Amino acid sequence: MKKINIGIVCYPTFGGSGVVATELGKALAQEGHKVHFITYSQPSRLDFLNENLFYHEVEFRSYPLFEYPPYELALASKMVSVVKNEQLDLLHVHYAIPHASAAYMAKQILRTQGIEVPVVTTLHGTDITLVGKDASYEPVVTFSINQSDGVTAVSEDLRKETYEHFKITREIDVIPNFIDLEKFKKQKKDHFKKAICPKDEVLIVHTSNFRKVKRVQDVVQVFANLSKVMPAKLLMIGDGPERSTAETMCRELHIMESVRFLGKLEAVEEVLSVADLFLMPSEKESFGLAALEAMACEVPVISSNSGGLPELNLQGKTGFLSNVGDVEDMTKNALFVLDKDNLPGFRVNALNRAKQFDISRVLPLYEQHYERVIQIMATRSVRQN
Ligand code: GMT
Repeated sequence: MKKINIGIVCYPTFGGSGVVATELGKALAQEGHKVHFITYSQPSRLDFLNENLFYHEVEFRSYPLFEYPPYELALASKMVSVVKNEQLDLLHVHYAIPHASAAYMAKQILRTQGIEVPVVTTLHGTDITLVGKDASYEPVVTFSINQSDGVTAVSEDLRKETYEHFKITREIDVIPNFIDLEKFKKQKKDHFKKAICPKDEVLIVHTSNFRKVKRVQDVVQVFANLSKVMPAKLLMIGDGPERSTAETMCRELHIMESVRFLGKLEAVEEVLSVADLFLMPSEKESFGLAALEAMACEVPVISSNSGGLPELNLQGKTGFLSNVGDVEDMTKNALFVLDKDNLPGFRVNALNRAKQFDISRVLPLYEQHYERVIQIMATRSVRQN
């Protein structure tokens, strides 16, 4: 594909959508495209120097009148200036709220100045399944999805949910999340494993933003059940509103000695390298990027069967899936996977499955999508002139 100038708008935090956007930008830059990140702070994984990567901070001033500073307006204004000054060929916004509507506004402003820029929106999950369909956002989400020049969803299930819950009048392409297998791979960390599991306990890991949707109480319950049967340790990575509930539950179940809450970590792959099992009992999960990261490090997954998880985690192969909240089934499955005769096979399958989501397979899908959108816009402009 011809090299282009792309603006990427995302949340710069540890959340999955920000991670996907940042890793995509980095990979595009390595392919020779120029990538301009437009966010309110430096994305946490933008830890990489490349002549094709640029970062534009959205500054938004507060004012005593504003109880809620209008971030969306500052973002739209920044998009206008970056598109103009950097001559962007395309804007790719990750997470519909408020990025897709801000992009729509930027596009309209640019049009009055004779500049046409196509907008691609990637739907990540909660922008549709939780927040987006709430009546306080729904009309704007529907409108801005329909007005985007290209729309992608990270799983078949998310695509289906979007059509079910919104009046969508356009095509949505599924482009799954991806993994960089160079970065996410099992590393030799024997000393680390020995330090956490001195008696050769099995090591269970959970990573999330500890929101309600992640059902961290199920993680604790499954672990409590497991540790009655075999010596085990649990590492909880991440932070968020439900962390203290999970900690209290660990104290009440008298398992705190076997559990460590590590908070937010940059190098998750180092912990995953010593893990035996990953737990993801989420109420909803459009894709489950954290589970893919675990699988890439040869860690099988016990998950719920919600959302897009069945598109990633294969029943009886890379792990098991249970109904949301069925901690007994999850425990039974976890014990099966952790059996020393079964674990090696699950590890191999997990890695093989992760290979199917390698960035080298998924990046061309985004490039083809961009190409198509740019082509359609160019054809439309020629017809109009
Ligand atoms: O999981 C979260 O709450 C974070 C959220 C986000 O947007 O940062 O994650 C969503 O996007 C990820 C990347 O596409 C997906 O892997 C997650 O499954 C999805 N989360 C949910 O659907 C709950």
